[in-house]
Amino acid sequence: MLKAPVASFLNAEIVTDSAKVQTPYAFVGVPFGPPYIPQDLASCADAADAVRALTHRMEYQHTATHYDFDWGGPLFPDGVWTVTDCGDVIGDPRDPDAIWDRTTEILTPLVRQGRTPLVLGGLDSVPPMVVAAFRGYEQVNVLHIDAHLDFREEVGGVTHGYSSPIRRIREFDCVGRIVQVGLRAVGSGRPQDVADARAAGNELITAWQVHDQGIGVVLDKLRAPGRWVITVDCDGLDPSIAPGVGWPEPGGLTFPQVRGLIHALAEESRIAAVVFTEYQPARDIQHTTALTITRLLMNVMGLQRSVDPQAGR
Ligand SMILES: [Mn+2]
Repeated sequence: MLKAPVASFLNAEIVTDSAKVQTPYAFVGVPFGPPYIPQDLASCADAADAVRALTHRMEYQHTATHYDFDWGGPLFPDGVWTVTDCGDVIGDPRDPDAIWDRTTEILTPLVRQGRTPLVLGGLDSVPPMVVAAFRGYEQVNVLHIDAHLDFREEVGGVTHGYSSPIRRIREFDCVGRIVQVGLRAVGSGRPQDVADARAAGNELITAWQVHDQGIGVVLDKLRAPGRWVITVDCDGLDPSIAPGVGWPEPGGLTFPQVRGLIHALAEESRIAAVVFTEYQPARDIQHTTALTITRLLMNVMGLQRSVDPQAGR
């Protein structure tokens, strides 16, 4: 079900049975989400391995007990790793439904045992598989960072592709608030899709609102009760920190802005899961995107120490 990596994330212990994870955090690669054309599948398939490799390139396993100024302390203060690497969800990429079900099956025991999944997609069709792991267990909110709305009912008859993840997540009864941040430029969303998202209750915050008014405009929305699944399409980030994407657009969220959003939730132990999608290592420059993803995940783990699975219930 899960394929062990050659080199694990932060050199963490590898446990390919998600029910046996004992640490607060679990890194899981999901290389394949439903595509529109077969060529889509290759683009992000090695994203999780590229992030794993970056952690070794930076030798973070050797500095994990050193002081980190991003949150003011060591990542693993006692030298005890708080993260496990579960490997990658494998399966036949020509059968997206099977991968969909298998991914949710693998994540469900993590969620129910109070672990926080750190998921590395995959296309942006991956996030609903993650949120689905909370169905019937916990009511969660979703913070979606993306240049794009991703609220299409279908594209070319495909309803579970990477232009539809937020529409699918909106249909889950386990989801409360959806806040979409970083919207800019043009994508698959048409005027009616934007109207549909707003009518469904989604809060839409453009990248320009964040740049003009600061992240307070987002923090106001995050005060809603409950825990949050943070899902980041890497093109929501500015290309200067995340060039390794298929659809780069100028004006994305900066590292300080995203770090600020993560800190606001992590300080209150309100991060239920984190998902990064659409990272295309072949397009990356100097491993910059992998480094941004890694640093943001380290900020989550460094700041959110105690995970109370009952917090959002
Ligand atoms: Mn996008």
